[in-house]
Amino acid sequence: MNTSRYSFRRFARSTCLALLAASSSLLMLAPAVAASTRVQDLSGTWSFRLFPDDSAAAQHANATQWHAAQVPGHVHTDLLAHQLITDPYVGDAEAGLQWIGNATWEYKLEFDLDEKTLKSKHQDLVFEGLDTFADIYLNGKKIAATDNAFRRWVLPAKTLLKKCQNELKIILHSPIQRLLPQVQAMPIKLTGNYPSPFGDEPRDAMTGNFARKPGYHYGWDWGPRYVTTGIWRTVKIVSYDDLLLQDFHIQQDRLNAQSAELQAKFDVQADKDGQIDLELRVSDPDGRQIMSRSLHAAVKKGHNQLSLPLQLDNPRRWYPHGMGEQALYSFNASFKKGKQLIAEVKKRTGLRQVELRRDKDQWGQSFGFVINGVPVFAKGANLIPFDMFPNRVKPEQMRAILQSARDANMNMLRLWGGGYYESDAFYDMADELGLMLWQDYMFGGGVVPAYDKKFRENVIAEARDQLLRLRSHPSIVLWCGNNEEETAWKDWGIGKKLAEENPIFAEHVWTGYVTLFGKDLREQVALYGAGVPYWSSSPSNDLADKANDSNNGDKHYWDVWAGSQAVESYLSETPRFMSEFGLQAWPVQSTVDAFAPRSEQKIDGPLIRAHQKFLAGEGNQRLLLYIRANYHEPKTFADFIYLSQLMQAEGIEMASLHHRSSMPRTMGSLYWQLNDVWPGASWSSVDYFGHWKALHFHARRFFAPLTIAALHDKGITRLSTISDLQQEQNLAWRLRIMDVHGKVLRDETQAFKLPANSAVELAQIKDADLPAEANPKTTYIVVELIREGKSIARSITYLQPSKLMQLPDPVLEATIVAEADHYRLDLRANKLARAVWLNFGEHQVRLSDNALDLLPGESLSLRLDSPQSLATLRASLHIRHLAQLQATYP
Ligand code: BMA
Repeated sequence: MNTSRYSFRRFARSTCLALLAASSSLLMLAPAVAASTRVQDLSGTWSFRLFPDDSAAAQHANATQWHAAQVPGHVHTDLLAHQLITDPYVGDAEAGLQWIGNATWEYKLEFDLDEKTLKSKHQDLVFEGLDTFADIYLNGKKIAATDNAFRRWVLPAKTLLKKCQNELKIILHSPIQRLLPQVQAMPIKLTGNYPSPFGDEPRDAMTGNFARKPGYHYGWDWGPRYVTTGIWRTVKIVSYDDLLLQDFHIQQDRLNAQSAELQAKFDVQADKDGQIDLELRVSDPDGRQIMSRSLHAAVKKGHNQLSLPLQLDNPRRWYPHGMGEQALYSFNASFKKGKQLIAEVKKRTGLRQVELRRDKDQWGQSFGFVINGVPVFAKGANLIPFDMFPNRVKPEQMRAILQSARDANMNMLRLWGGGYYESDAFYDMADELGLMLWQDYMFGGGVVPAYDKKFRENVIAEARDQLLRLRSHPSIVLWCGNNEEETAWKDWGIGKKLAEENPIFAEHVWTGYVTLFGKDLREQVALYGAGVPYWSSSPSNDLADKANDSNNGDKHYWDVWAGSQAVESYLSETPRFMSEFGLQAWPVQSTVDAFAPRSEQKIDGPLIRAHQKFLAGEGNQRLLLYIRANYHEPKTFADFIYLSQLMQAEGIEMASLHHRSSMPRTMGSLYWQLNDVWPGASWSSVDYFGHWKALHFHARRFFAPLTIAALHDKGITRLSTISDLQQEQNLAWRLRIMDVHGKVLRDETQAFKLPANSAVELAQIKDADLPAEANPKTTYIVVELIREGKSIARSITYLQPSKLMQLPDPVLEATIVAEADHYRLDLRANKLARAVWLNFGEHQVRLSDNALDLLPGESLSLRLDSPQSLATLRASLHIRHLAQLQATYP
């Protein structure tokens, strides 16, 4: 034992509290930074309990005892840590845990003030996030009542804080119970999102839309309902004397290849008139200091804005992945009073211009992003939260999913409005990975009470907090007012129904909508958004008459899936920017095993239904509809997983290749959705544990910078090729018409030049013009893109749904061998192998590719990374392909 530490702790104990809060430090980071600023972090171990007077107390007596809690955290994860509840993700736990969201919770911390904090003139208690209705008591006195999980709360606390044994107590009210009386009193209710199937909230008085809290906590069509509460971001005491540096950012006034004209801007709050010295050091993206500047300035009592102009010659500009480097400059500012260093702050940012281009053209009005003057086709997906409980998300888990997005050649993610504004670490990663972010404000759908001035003011304060926090991230290229609120009003009959019930109230609601999303948020983005464009809703045409219009603005297309249309309908829809479209699939077998035993894995089994949220469990019927249209009947749940993934991968591939082929008319393809909040069925391509579904392997191919597409519809195959590269390419394309056994009916190659950043139609082939011996049950068309003699992309089109084809046994040969630091899997097909899926059961394996079609006679080698032995890998390899599912397997 370290005796000196031990005696120090004993000494501390005898003078003050046993519970010494975490150490204080000189503040290093924005957003709020101060002269002689110190931070005493109050995060860590707190205590929590179910409020003893709560009506749930009798039934949950154990929870009324004080238990250790984690701050930042959530009540559900604290309860789980003490085994006071079962795992919310396993089995059908959900119904039994709804009481938590209807109860009142109490959190407390006792702490001493460290010496320096104690001596400071100002001591502010700062909460970076409280979910949501919190009463805050400091040493017995109520100092605030909060009502917005997305805001930062700064509470002056000097007069109440003392040296020893401070007590901070937070009462967290049930957001349902808090809002229910007000909602129930409304003569006409506002339309919400998903009503609770569990009876914990009346179906006709939904409260979620009234709360500034993550919408998905109330349940969504891909996630459970856990209306959690908690102190979900850090708590600290920020202390300072005469000066507070409230904000520091780098304003980009002018940027081109030759120079960047910037201003370092400092917001300073001073108690009295005085002088300050600022020193700024700039480091280039390689970490080399390239500039240093200083400023001696007078500050006046009150708010001051100081700026330091900077010019960088030949700046390295930030580009999205695939367009150039993700150059990030660092700006370190030292803040001094005389010779005394008071605070240091650091900002990292990328230099880039962003434009949302809206040209009037022959189709209507365009919608596309232009980065540093170059139009970019947005390839990617919609992102939902990484977990029901944000604090459980580990940085490595987040990075793995974002890296998966980049690895699949994505350059954009849309942060959908029903979740929360992500952590700083998330935006740092997006900057580094070159993922452009379409950032929704947190409105997930339905109708919100924007007619209420207080509600709007609350949202404006939230918007400002988030803009100030996030404005230096070059990855953010759009701020969008909400998800689907305008289209819900205009296209789903919500506005019309309300107008029929009460036209005056309907007008009031709509005027509130236009004020908040048309004016207030737009103004905030103009003020604090660092030049990033604003868009009032997705999908919309920024408040023009029509909201979800294929010719103007962005589009959500759900005729396929929600509207049960055939997947080929994707080919008849050519929007300006497709911001949502999707097909569901089940995750890989090991993810299903995480919540249901194999014996319970049945398409209509209760545990499986509990993790299928579309149409409250009925989603599997929709999946079957799509599977049956093209493929075979699943005989087992494993077949169902495999076929659902195949259907999803091939359907989304068809749509995305169509969008990309339609450039420049279409300038974006973001499928719904990248990731999951829990293990279950959903539209994701990467599951909760980070495993890739078949779609994600396909996405890497169909989003490749150079690709080729063969899309078959109504008797015609259209061949197109697409380039996202900035230089013209010398290429060739090869067309083969083949049969499943390997017979070649036609084989032609043509050289061509593919202009930069463009899509070109190469040919149209009518079924009627195919060679006479081409039997549609066995024939397919293969097109390949060839660069310097090597095939770099390929697309295969089948003339009939797979279920009608006569697929032979491909006679697959697979061997695994050990290489220096990994394994190699060699695969050969003797005949056409449709939809090959390689898996190793529960073993941890990373394959360089999967979900493939192999042509007759084709061989390929995959890299395989795994901690398992060669023998285990060989023994556990299981190969699926489509012919196995034919009624009579050849
Ligand atoms: C959309 C989204 C989500 C939803 C998805 C799938 O339109 O905005 O609200 O989860 O469809 O139904």
